[in-house]
Amino acid sequence: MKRFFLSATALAVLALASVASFAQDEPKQAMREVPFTEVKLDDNYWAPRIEANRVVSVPHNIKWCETETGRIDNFKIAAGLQKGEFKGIYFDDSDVYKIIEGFAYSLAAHPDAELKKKADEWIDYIGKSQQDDGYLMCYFTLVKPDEKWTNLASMHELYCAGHMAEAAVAYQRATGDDKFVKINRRLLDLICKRYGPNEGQLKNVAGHEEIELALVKMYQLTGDKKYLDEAKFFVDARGVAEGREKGLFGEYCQDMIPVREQTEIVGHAVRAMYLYCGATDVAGYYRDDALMAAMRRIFNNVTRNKMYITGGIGSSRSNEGFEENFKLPNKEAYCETCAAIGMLFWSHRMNLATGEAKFADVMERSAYNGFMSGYGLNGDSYFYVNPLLSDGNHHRQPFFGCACCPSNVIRALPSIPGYVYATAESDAAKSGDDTLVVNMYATGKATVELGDKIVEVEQQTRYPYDGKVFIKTTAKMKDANAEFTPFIVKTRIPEWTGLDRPADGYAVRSIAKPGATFALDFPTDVVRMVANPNVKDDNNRVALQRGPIVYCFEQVDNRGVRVDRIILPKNPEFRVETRVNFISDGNVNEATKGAASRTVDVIRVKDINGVDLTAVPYCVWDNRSAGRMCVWVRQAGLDSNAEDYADAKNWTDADGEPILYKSLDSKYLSDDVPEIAGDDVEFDGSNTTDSLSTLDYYNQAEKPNGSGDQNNPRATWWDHLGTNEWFEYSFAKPRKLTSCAVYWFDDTGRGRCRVPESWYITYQEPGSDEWKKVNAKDEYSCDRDRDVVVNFDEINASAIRINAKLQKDVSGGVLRWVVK
Ligand code: FUB
Ligand code: ZN
Repeated sequence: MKRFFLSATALAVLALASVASFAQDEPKQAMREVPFTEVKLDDNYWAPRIEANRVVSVPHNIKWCETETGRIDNFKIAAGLQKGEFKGIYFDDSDVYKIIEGFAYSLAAHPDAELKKKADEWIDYIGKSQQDDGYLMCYFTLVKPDEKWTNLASMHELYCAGHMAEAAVAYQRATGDDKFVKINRRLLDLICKRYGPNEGQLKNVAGHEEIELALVKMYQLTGDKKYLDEAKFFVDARGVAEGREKGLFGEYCQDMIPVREQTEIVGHAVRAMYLYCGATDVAGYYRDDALMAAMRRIFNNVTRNKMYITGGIGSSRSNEGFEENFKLPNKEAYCETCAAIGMLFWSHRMNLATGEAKFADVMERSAYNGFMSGYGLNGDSYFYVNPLLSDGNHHRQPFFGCACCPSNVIRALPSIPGYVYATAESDAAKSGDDTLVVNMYATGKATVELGDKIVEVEQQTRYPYDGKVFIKTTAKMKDANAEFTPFIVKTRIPEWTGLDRPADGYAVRSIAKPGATFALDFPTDVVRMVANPNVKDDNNRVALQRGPIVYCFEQVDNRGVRVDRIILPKNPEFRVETRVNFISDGNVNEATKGAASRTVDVIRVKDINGVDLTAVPYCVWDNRSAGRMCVWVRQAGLDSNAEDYADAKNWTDADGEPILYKSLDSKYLSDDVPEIAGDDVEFDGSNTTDSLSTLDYYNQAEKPNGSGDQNNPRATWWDHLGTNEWFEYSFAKPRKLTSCAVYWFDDTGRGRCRVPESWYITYQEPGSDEWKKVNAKDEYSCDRDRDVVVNFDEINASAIRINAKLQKDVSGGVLRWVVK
């Protein structure tokens, strides 16, 4: 009956929800989290990074908040403890909260009196800056006190409150002290009073989501349902125009239609991730199947259309977010570190909610690649933006004006152990959860409460660089007098293995004895991955992946070829080598010196011209000498526009679900591969610019910046002076050609290459050794600074050459050569 007294707006919101309005105490979840505090990793990948976070990143971030920027001063000034003006960006408070959250996770795993003192000092300033009504945000207190709550679309008051809540909850869980939670609850209570579905409450939502998931966390800590209802309100009210003071905020804020009706992921990537984390939580507590169905739809949309192979999301810089399906440029890829972290959070929630390994597959991809690429191995540098192709000008930074990413890493990294295990209840369970779920593989130990017993579980493995995993479980009944009851261990079969797997993606073992050991052995061959051909930027290209690790080529390892021009042969032979001291130059930070995170497996392979190449894990790039980097390299014989490749646009997995990336099927490699030959093309091992890869069969080269472009790779006949020379493409299958474009290299003023004196094109017909001249329709120009195009009568060629007569006493070469 009470509902009849609600406003029309509230009714609209409630109608949209169309689900049970009362939360259950426990969420509907197929699996339950095993908290990170119960899991101790001792592996070569995560443990050193978590340690670097603790010993380097924590003091580094403290320094940046206290002395390099005004983040802590802002609180002191707002508290009246110090004079001064607000400095920085209006939402800088949120970085301080995320860093305190990081402190708390660090303290929970590793008590540290000094760090606790620092957290207490900061919390003290925060508490003192709170206003009488509970309001707390330094920017408004100090700069625009009259404009509080007036611009939720842009001004992040709810975002900051949410980050404070996450930090406060973490702090109380780590220390048992509720002082920060008390501060935060005064602010949350103010928010709950202002905004809500009831008469007299405002129906506004946050421009930048975060408050939703944070309110759920506050409910989980305190048991106060008010917070859960408020989270539900914010999820329900998004995309509902009625009653909103300033109308909808639009796609950028996922605020265009109600969340339950959304199908495509749009807008700002971090906002989207935080929203869907909160919405997944709400769906669980309110048994809201429609909301959960929307989460699946949106998750499918992003992972099938808008996610990079690295797990990075949000391709566009302009909205820090999503573009249309399949638009995934590599060089311009934004892929904010925070967005990968958000995807980690959301996929973990989806995995727990559904019990399906496919969500943990995404979690794993994001964790090892898109997330960890954002964190420098020394612990004191970060990427905000994570492109998959770099011209050598993208580098890690100690901090940023907008420092959301460093502060996100500091809290997300120590919580990684919490992603390793989960528990679940089998159909046969008699006393709660009876199933230990292993989602991630890493050497270490954990203690897991499993219904009537406690299970100690231990893993030994070199994962992610090796697929062998030894698992030992030792179970004890809680009641020492009780008879031992069997339990189940479910191990995720990673999707990257390509192995057949059951519908939920887990292998199941029944453990009938208290002590048991077993081994898993996942194949970790190097795999060439290809993208759905709708992703134009990856056409004709492959990315190397081994296990869950995506690789890239960095210029520092590959002197003989410019890395973005690499062409792999049809049947490359890969060798894997372990580098124990990956950072061996002067970049080593003493504090993390010797950390085993510097041990990585690299891949060795030869390119199409026999040049030795080295690929390194994408997550560790730009930790050594600066230079170009490339994930997707060209694959000889792969033509994404070929007719027999068309079916790739409709790739599906074993369940008939569309997929974006899969391992290269050799049936797609055509024999129509040019063998690139040259007459005395010189390679200087240390000169990265002189390269046969500029002979651009694939017609994808960037336009050189003039004939003297020193940054473009070139193929030259150096040091032949004044001679007759040629370059040749030869084809395994004849090709019908009608034109040729040459961009001559000429370094007048710097070197001794010039445009040639004259030139002409010849070709061989199939089965003939004779070189015939083409019937040219255009002049054989020797112009500088342009593509010289020569059209000719159609030829059927098994090989084609450009033949040049060099000018007297000088050499020559090309910046690119394209035939069509
Ligand atoms: O607006 C707060 C944070 O700053 C966002 O999550 C990031 O994308 C950056 O814009
Ligand atoms: Zn960020």
